[in-house]
Amino acid sequence: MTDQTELLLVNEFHPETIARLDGKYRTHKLWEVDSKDRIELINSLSGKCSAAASASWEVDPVVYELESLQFIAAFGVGVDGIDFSKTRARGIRVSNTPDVLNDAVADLALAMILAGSRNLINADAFARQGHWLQGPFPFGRSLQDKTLGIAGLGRIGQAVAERALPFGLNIAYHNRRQTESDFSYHDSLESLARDSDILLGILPGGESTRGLFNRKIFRALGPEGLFINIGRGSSVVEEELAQSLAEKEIAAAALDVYENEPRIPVSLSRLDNIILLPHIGSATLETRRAMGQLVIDNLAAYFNGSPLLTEVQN
Ligand code: A2R
Repeated sequence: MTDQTELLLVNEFHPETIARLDGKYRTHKLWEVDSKDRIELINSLSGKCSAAASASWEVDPVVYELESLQFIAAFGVGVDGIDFSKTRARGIRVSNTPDVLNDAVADLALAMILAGSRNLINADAFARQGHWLQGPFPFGRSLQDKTLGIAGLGRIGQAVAERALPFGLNIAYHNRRQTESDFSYHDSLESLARDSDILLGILPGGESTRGLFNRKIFRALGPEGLFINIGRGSSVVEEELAQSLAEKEIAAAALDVYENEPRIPVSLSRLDNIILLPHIGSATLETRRAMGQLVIDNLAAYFNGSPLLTEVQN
């Protein structure tokens, strides 16, 4: 039976989870309301509704106009869509969905490392289009004894490292602080890039990582280097990446994330030495379901007055 607890749903982050929340609460779907009428919905919920659920990477700012808002259950691990200046000032608590997506994102990272090193997407086109009849496909690169530089050795970065070791890759990393791991630490991204054959970004979004992957870093990675980003698009200066790829300052790249998703700059999509994926890191049926479950469990904990399962400390 649906209880009368009110819940604001900000966007359609996962239809299956939305349907389950519809069955549990009295839900209000912000995305079904015209932008100009949203404030009316928000005002009508004032004093009655204290919780919202949203994709972690985008929260319509009108949500913060809800005076009684005390909790946002975010679907996703990267919480760059949340305005923490507002949540902090108002004491609004936030949860996200870490860990349950580590495996899926790390699996995709390995797929991108392999696809980039062996040029798999172009190889498929080459085979389909009959070019093989005119001669063999150009050689790829082996992984054994190469160095994978991980920018952001956190939960997901660690899962990537564990998968990369059996392929014979050496692991190096850069974080702002050295961790307890035995992998070789670089205190700057440029030094990591210089030491890497493959440079993989798995950094959060936000101001502290904006534009960190720029031309200086690509030049340090060098003409045989492969650059991969599965963190946030805002950490890459996309035009400088396009220039580095066009001028062969690096060999190839593979991206799953972009600064203005779902828009991808033409300067990147016209290049043939880059693999472009539509932000599918955590997009498996199982992982999205697990993320949805965590949103549901955090909401239940909030409404019961129990500790949140995965509260974001900010
Ligand atoms: O810097 P530290 O010591 O806090 O290490 C974190 C590192 N990191 C940075 N490294 C260099 N420069 C920065 N400005 C910087 N900011 C953060 O990134 C930490 O090792 C890593 C993030 O790891 P976790 O917090 O465990 O996040 P998780 O679950 O691995 O996800 C990473 C990102 C998400 O934020 C989404 O944007 C994307 O993957 O899905």
